[in-house]
Amino acid sequence: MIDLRSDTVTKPTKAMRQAAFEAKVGDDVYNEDPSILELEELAATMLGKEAAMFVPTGTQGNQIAVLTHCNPGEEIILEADSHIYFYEGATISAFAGVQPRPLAGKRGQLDPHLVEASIREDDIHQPETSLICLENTHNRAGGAVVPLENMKDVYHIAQKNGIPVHLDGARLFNASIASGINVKDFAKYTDTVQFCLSKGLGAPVGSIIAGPQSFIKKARKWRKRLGGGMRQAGMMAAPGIVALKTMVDRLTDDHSNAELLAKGLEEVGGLSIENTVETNIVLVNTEGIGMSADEFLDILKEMDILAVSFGPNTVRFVTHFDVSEDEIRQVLAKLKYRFS
Ligand code: TLP
Repeated sequence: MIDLRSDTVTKPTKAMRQAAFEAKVGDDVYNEDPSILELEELAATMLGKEAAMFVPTGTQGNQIAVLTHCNPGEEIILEADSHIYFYEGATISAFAGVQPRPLAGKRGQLDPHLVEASIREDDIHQPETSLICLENTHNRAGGAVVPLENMKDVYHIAQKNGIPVHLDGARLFNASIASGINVKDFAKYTDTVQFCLSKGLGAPVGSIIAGPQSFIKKARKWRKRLGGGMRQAGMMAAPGIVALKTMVDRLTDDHSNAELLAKGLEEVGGLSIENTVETNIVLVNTEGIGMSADEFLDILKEMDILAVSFGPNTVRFVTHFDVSEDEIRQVLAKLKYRFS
Protein backbone atom coordinates (compact mmCIF):
# COMPACT_ATOMS: atom_id res chain seq x y z
CA MET A 1 0.00 0.00 0.00
CA ILE A 2 1.15 3.53 -0.79
CA ASP A 3 -0.52 5.40 2.02
CA LEU A 4 -1.16 9.06 1.23
CA ARG A 5 -4.14 9.49 3.57
CA SER A 6 -2.23 11.75 5.95
CA ASP A 7 1.20 12.63 7.29
CA THR A 8 -0.04 11.10 10.56
CA VAL A 9 0.61 7.60 9.15
CA THR A 10 4.42 7.82 9.26
CA LYS A 11 6.25 5.22 11.32
CA PRO A 12 8.94 6.37 13.79
CA THR A 13 12.48 6.31 12.40
CA LYS A 14 15.22 4.08 13.79
CA ALA A 15 16.72 7.07 15.63
CA MET A 16 13.33 7.77 17.24
CA ARG A 17 12.92 4.14 18.35
CA GLN A 18 16.45 4.20 19.78
CA ALA A 19 15.73 7.47 21.60
CA ALA A 20 12.53 5.99 23.07
CA PHE A 21 14.44 2.90 24.19
CA GLU A 22 17.14 4.93 25.92
CA ALA A 23 14.93 7.76 27.25
CA LYS A 24 15.45 8.94 30.80
CA VAL A 25 12.02 8.91 32.45
CA GLY A 26 10.20 10.05 35.58
CA ASP A 27 6.64 10.84 36.65
CA ASP A 28 5.50 13.74 34.49
CA VAL A 29 2.48 14.53 36.68
CA TYR A 30 5.13 15.52 39.27
CA ASN A 31 7.03 17.34 36.48
CA GLU A 32 9.89 14.88 36.93
CA ASP A 33 10.32 13.31 33.51
CA PRO A 34 13.70 14.55 32.18
CA SER A 35 12.89 13.74 28.55
CA ILE A 36 9.57 15.60 28.66
CA LEU A 37 11.20 18.57 30.40
CA GLU A 38 13.90 18.64 27.70
CA LEU A 39 11.32 18.47 24.90
CA GLU A 40 9.21 21.21 26.49
CA GLU A 41 12.21 23.50 26.90
CA LEU A 42 13.38 22.87 23.34
CA ALA A 43 9.90 23.53 21.93
CA ALA A 44 9.41 26.73 23.97
CA THR A 45 12.80 28.03 22.81
CA MET A 46 12.09 27.21 19.16
CA LEU A 47 8.77 29.05 19.35
CA GLY A 48 10.10 31.95 21.43
CA LYS A 49 7.50 31.31 24.13
CA GLU A 50 8.05 31.27 27.90
CA ALA A 51 6.86 27.72 28.47
CA ALA A 52 5.56 24.62 26.73
CA MET A 53 3.70 21.44 27.64
CA PHE A 54 3.70 18.00 26.01
CA VAL A 55 0.21 16.67 25.25
CA PRO A 56 -0.87 13.35 23.70
CA THR A 57 -2.60 14.80 20.61
CA GLY A 58 -3.15 17.96 18.63
CA THR A 59 -6.86 17.80 19.39
CA GLN A 60 -6.20 17.72 23.12
CA GLY A 61 -3.71 20.59 22.75
CA ASN A 62 -6.29 22.75 20.98
CA GLN A 63 -9.00 21.85 23.47
CA ILE A 64 -6.76 22.63 26.44
CA ALA A 65 -6.06 26.02 24.86
CA VAL A 66 -9.78 26.76 24.52
CA LEU A 67 -10.52 25.51 28.06
CA THR A 68 -7.69 27.59 29.51
CA HIS A 69 -8.45 30.80 27.61
CA CYS A 70 -12.26 30.75 27.90
CA ASN A 71 -15.20 30.40 30.28
CA PRO A 72 -18.55 28.72 29.53
CA GLY A 73 -21.00 31.05 27.80
CA GLU A 74 -18.33 32.87 25.82
CA GLU A 75 -17.72 32.88 22.08
CA ILE A 76 -14.65 32.13 19.97
CA ILE A 77 -13.94 33.38 16.48
CA LEU A 78 -12.44 30.84 14.09
CA GLU A 79 -12.27 30.01 10.41
CA ALA A 80 -15.26 28.01 9.16
CA ASP A 81 -13.12 25.22 7.73
CA SER A 82 -10.64 25.11 10.62
CA HIS A 83 -9.80 21.81 12.30
CA ILE A 84 -11.09 23.03 15.66
CA TYR A 85 -14.49 23.79 14.15
CA PHE A 86 -14.71 21.07 11.50
CA TYR A 87 -12.95 18.03 12.94
CA GLU A 88 -12.93 18.12 16.73
CA GLY A 89 -16.42 16.76 17.42
CA ALA A 90 -17.78 20.08 18.74
CA THR A 91 -15.57 19.62 21.80
CA ILE A 92 -15.32 23.38 22.27
CA SER A 93 -19.06 23.35 23.00
CA ALA A 94 -19.22 19.97 24.76
CA PHE A 95 -16.26 20.56 27.11
CA ALA A 96 -15.47 24.28 27.21
CA GLY A 97 -19.11 25.39 26.87
CA VAL A 98 -18.23 28.05 24.33
CA GLN A 99 -20.06 28.98 21.17
CA PRO A 100 -18.17 29.09 17.89
CA ARG A 101 -18.38 32.09 15.59
CA PRO A 102 -17.17 30.58 12.31
CA LEU A 103 -16.03 33.05 9.63
CA ALA A 104 -15.50 32.01 6.03
CA GLY A 105 -11.86 32.51 5.13
CA LYS A 106 -9.86 32.66 1.92
CA ARG A 107 -7.10 30.08 1.61
CA GLY A 108 -7.29 29.68 5.38
CA GLN A 109 -6.96 33.38 6.06
CA LEU A 110 -9.44 35.29 8.17
CA ASP A 111 -10.44 38.71 6.87
CA PRO A 112 -9.18 41.09 9.60
CA HIS A 113 -12.09 43.52 8.98
CA LEU A 114 -14.59 40.69 9.38
CA VAL A 115 -12.84 39.59 12.57
CA GLU A 116 -13.08 43.11 13.95
CA ALA A 117 -16.75 43.39 12.99
CA SER A 118 -17.47 40.03 14.65
CA ILE A 119 -16.10 40.95 18.07
CA ARG A 120 -19.07 41.20 20.42
CA GLU A 121 -20.18 44.42 22.03
CA ASP A 122 -20.38 44.87 25.77
CA ASP A 123 -24.08 43.99 25.90
CA ILE A 124 -26.01 41.91 28.43
CA HIS A 125 -27.61 39.89 25.63
CA GLN A 126 -24.41 38.82 23.91
CA PRO A 127 -21.65 36.34 24.71
CA GLU A 128 -18.17 37.82 25.24
CA THR A 129 -15.65 37.13 22.48
CA SER A 130 -12.90 35.44 24.44
CA LEU A 131 -10.59 33.87 21.85
CA ILE A 132 -9.58 34.02 18.20
CA CYS A 133 -8.21 30.81 16.67
CA LEU A 134 -5.98 30.64 13.62
CA GLU A 135 -4.65 27.63 11.69
CA ASN A 136 -1.32 27.52 9.83
CA THR A 137 -0.84 25.66 7.54
CA HIS A 138 -4.55 25.36 6.91
CA ASN A 139 -5.52 21.75 6.40
CA ARG A 140 -8.85 22.01 4.55
CA ALA A 141 -7.48 24.89 2.45
CA GLY A 142 -5.02 22.31 1.09
CA GLY A 143 -2.04 22.99 3.32
CA ALA A 144 -2.13 26.72 2.51
CA VAL A 145 0.38 28.91 4.30
CA VAL A 146 -1.40 31.75 6.09
CA PRO A 147 0.83 34.78 5.39
CA LEU A 148 2.60 36.42 8.30
CA GLU A 149 1.01 39.78 7.40
CA ASN A 150 -2.48 38.29 7.78
CA MET A 151 -1.61 36.84 11.19
CA LYS A 152 -0.12 40.18 12.21
CA ASP A 153 -3.26 42.10 11.19
CA VAL A 154 -5.56 39.71 13.09
CA TYR A 155 -3.26 39.77 16.13
CA HIS A 156 -3.25 43.58 16.28
CA ILE A 157 -7.06 43.65 16.20
CA ALA A 158 -7.14 41.01 18.92
CA GLN A 159 -4.69 42.96 21.08
CA LYS A 160 -6.62 46.19 20.60
CA ASN A 161 -9.68 44.40 21.95
CA GLY A 162 -7.89 42.45 24.72
CA ILE A 163 -8.65 39.07 23.13
CA PRO A 164 -6.03 36.28 23.05
CA VAL A 165 -5.07 34.48 19.83
CA HIS A 166 -4.48 30.72 19.71
CA LEU A 167 -2.75 29.16 16.71
CA ASP A 168 -3.49 25.60 15.66
CA GLY A 169 -0.06 25.11 14.15
CA ALA A 170 -0.40 21.35 13.69
CA ARG A 171 1.74 21.85 10.55
CA LEU A 172 3.46 25.12 11.52
CA PHE A 173 6.88 23.73 10.55
CA ASN A 174 5.53 23.07 7.04
CA ALA A 175 4.47 26.73 6.89
CA SER A 176 7.92 27.76 8.04
CA ILE A 177 9.82 25.60 5.55
CA ALA A 178 7.57 26.64 2.64
CA SER A 179 7.75 30.37 3.40
CA GLY A 180 11.28 30.65 4.78
CA ILE A 181 9.79 32.35 7.86
CA ASN A 182 11.00 31.10 11.24
CA VAL A 183 8.32 29.49 13.44
CA LYS A 184 9.25 32.08 16.08
CA ASP A 185 8.13 34.87 13.76
CA PHE A 186 4.75 33.20 13.19
CA ALA A 187 4.43 32.56 16.95
CA LYS A 188 5.07 36.26 17.65
CA TYR A 189 1.54 37.02 16.43
CA THR A 190 -0.12 34.57 18.78
CA ASP A 191 -0.57 34.18 22.51
CA THR A 192 -0.55 30.38 22.44
CA VAL A 193 0.47 27.78 19.86
CA GLN A 194 -0.23 24.10 19.41
CA PHE A 195 1.94 22.14 17.01
CA CYS A 196 2.07 18.41 16.22
CA LEU A 197 5.16 16.24 16.51
CA SER A 198 3.27 13.33 14.99
CA LYS A 199 2.59 14.70 11.50
CA GLY A 200 5.31 15.47 8.94
CA LEU A 201 7.92 15.58 11.72
CA GLY A 202 7.36 11.86 12.11
CA ALA A 203 7.18 11.30 15.88
CA PRO A 204 4.81 8.49 16.87
CA VAL A 205 2.86 10.49 19.45
CA GLY A 206 2.34 13.97 20.73
CA SER A 207 1.89 17.66 20.37
CA ILE A 208 3.17 20.75 22.10
CA ILE A 209 1.20 23.63 23.47
CA ALA A 210 3.22 26.75 24.21
CA GLY A 211 2.59 30.19 25.67
CA PRO A 212 3.15 32.33 28.76
CA GLN A 213 4.27 30.55 31.95
CA SER A 214 1.04 31.49 33.78
CA PHE A 215 -1.04 30.05 30.92
CA ILE A 216 0.89 26.77 30.86
CA LYS A 217 0.45 26.42 34.64
CA LYS A 218 -3.34 26.62 34.20
CA ALA A 219 -3.18 24.42 31.12
CA ARG A 220 -1.42 21.67 33.09
CA LYS A 221 -4.44 21.43 35.32
CA TRP A 222 -6.76 21.14 32.30
CA ARG A 223 -4.54 18.44 30.84
CA LYS A 224 -4.83 16.53 34.12
CA ARG A 225 -8.61 17.01 34.22
CA LEU A 226 -8.87 15.59 30.70
CA GLY A 227 -6.87 12.53 31.71
CA GLY A 228 -3.82 13.65 29.76
CA GLY A 229 -1.45 13.71 32.74
CA MET A 230 0.90 10.91 31.72
CA ARG A 231 3.55 9.25 33.86
CA GLN A 232 6.83 7.89 32.35
CA ALA A 233 5.89 9.35 28.99
CA GLY A 234 9.49 10.39 28.30
CA MET A 235 9.55 7.33 26.08
CA MET A 236 7.07 9.18 23.87
CA ALA A 237 8.74 12.59 24.23
CA ALA A 238 12.25 11.39 23.27
CA PRO A 239 11.23 10.70 19.63
CA GLY A 240 9.74 14.20 19.64
CA ILE A 241 13.16 15.64 20.47
CA VAL A 242 14.64 13.69 17.53
CA ALA A 243 11.81 15.04 15.36
CA LEU A 244 12.53 18.66 16.25
CA LYS A 245 16.29 18.27 15.91
CA THR A 246 16.45 16.27 12.68
CA MET A 247 13.16 16.20 10.81
CA VAL A 248 12.29 19.86 10.18
CA ASP A 249 14.49 20.68 7.17
CA ARG A 250 13.50 17.51 5.34
CA LEU A 251 9.87 18.70 5.11
CA THR A 252 11.03 20.35 1.90
CA ASP A 253 11.12 16.84 0.31
CA ASP A 254 7.45 16.32 1.21
CA HIS A 255 6.62 19.65 -0.42
CA SER A 256 8.46 18.83 -3.65
CA ASN A 257 6.79 15.40 -3.73
CA ALA A 258 3.39 17.09 -3.36
CA GLU A 259 4.24 19.39 -6.27
CA LEU A 260 5.31 16.40 -8.37
CA LEU A 261 2.11 14.56 -7.47
CA ALA A 262 -0.10 17.57 -8.29
CA LYS A 263 1.59 18.17 -11.67
CA GLY A 264 1.24 14.50 -12.57
CA LEU A 265 -2.39 14.22 -11.42
CA GLU A 266 -3.28 17.18 -13.58
CA GLU A 267 -2.09 15.15 -16.58
CA VAL A 268 -4.52 12.35 -15.74
CA GLY A 269 -7.50 13.03 -18.03
CA GLY A 270 -10.43 14.48 -16.12
CA LEU A 271 -8.78 15.10 -12.74
CA SER A 272 -8.14 18.66 -11.61
CA ILE A 273 -6.25 20.13 -8.68
CA GLU A 274 -8.32 22.35 -6.39
CA ASN A 275 -5.57 23.98 -4.36
CA THR A 276 -2.38 25.89 -5.01
CA VAL A 277 0.06 23.35 -3.66
CA GLU A 278 2.32 25.16 -1.19
CA THR A 279 3.20 22.39 1.25
CA ASN A 280 2.42 18.66 1.50
CA ILE A 281 -1.31 18.52 0.69
CA VAL A 282 -2.94 18.01 -2.72
CA LEU A 283 -6.71 18.30 -3.18
CA VAL A 284 -8.00 16.55 -6.28
CA ASN A 285 -11.39 17.12 -7.86
CA THR A 286 -13.01 14.01 -9.36
CA GLU A 287 -15.98 15.57 -11.20
CA GLY A 288 -14.16 15.47 -14.57
CA ILE A 289 -13.85 11.68 -14.42
CA GLY A 290 -17.56 11.39 -13.57
CA MET A 291 -16.89 9.85 -10.17
CA SER A 292 -17.57 10.79 -6.59
CA ALA A 293 -14.65 11.03 -4.18
CA ASP A 294 -15.63 7.68 -2.66
CA GLU A 295 -15.78 5.94 -6.05
CA PHE A 296 -12.34 7.31 -6.93
CA LEU A 297 -10.99 6.19 -3.55
CA ASP A 298 -12.23 2.64 -4.27
CA ILE A 299 -10.36 2.64 -7.60
CA LEU A 300 -7.24 3.89 -5.84
CA LYS A 301 -7.55 1.14 -3.25
CA GLU A 302 -7.71 -1.51 -5.97
CA MET A 303 -4.35 -0.10 -7.11
CA ASP A 304 -2.93 -0.26 -3.54
CA ILE A 305 -3.08 3.52 -3.09
CA LEU A 306 -4.76 5.17 -0.11
CA ALA A 307 -6.09 8.73 0.14
CA VAL A 308 -9.08 10.29 1.96
CA SER A 309 -12.31 12.00 1.03
CA PHE A 310 -12.43 15.74 1.70
CA GLY A 311 -15.90 16.35 0.23
CA PRO A 312 -18.34 14.80 -2.26
CA ASN A 313 -15.91 15.30 -5.16
CA THR A 314 -12.67 16.08 -3.37
CA VAL A 315 -9.91 13.65 -2.47
CA ARG A 316 -6.96 14.63 -0.28
CA PHE A 317 -3.44 13.27 -0.75
CA VAL A 318 -0.76 14.09 1.84
CA THR A 319 2.93 13.48 1.17
CA HIS A 320 5.32 12.42 3.92
CA PHE A 321 8.69 10.72 4.40
CA ASP A 322 7.34 7.16 4.33
CA VAL A 323 6.39 7.58 0.66
CA SER A 324 9.38 8.19 -1.62
CA GLU A 325 9.57 10.21 -4.83
CA ASP A 326 9.80 6.91 -6.66
CA GLU A 327 6.52 5.73 -5.13
CA ILE A 328 4.85 9.03 -6.11
CA ARG A 329 5.95 8.32 -9.69
CA GLN A 330 4.46 4.82 -9.39
CA VAL A 331 1.12 6.32 -8.24
CA LEU A 332 1.12 8.61 -11.27
CA ALA A 333 2.04 5.85 -13.70
CA LYS A 334 -0.77 3.61 -12.38
CA LEU A 335 -3.34 6.43 -12.63
CA LYS A 336 -2.26 7.51 -16.10
CA TYR A 337 -2.56 3.91 -17.30
CA ARG A 338 -6.00 3.42 -15.65
CA PHE A 339 -7.50 6.65 -16.97
CA SER A 340 -5.84 6.88 -20.40
N1 TLP B 1 -5.75 16.26 11.23
C1 TLP B 1 -5.98 14.94 10.70
C2 TLP B 1 -7.49 14.67 10.66
O1 TLP B 1 -8.06 14.93 11.89
C3 TLP B 1 -8.22 15.47 9.63
C4 TLP B 1 -5.34 14.82 9.35
O2 TLP B 1 -5.20 13.68 8.89
O3 TLP B 1 -4.96 15.85 8.77
N2 TLP B 1 -5.07 20.50 13.75
C5 TLP B 1 -4.95 20.25 12.45
C6 TLP B 1 -4.80 21.37 11.49
C7 TLP B 1 -4.94 18.92 11.99
O4 TLP B 1 -4.83 18.68 10.70
C8 TLP B 1 -5.07 17.87 12.92
C9 TLP B 1 -5.13 16.43 12.48
C10 TLP B 1 -5.19 18.19 14.28
C11 TLP B 1 -5.19 19.53 14.66
C12 TLP B 1 -5.38 17.15 15.35
O5 TLP B 1 -4.23 16.40 15.61
P1 TLP B 1 -4.34 14.98 16.32
O6 TLP B 1 -4.69 14.00 15.25
O7 TLP B 1 -2.98 14.76 16.88
O8 TLP B 1 -5.40 15.07 17.36
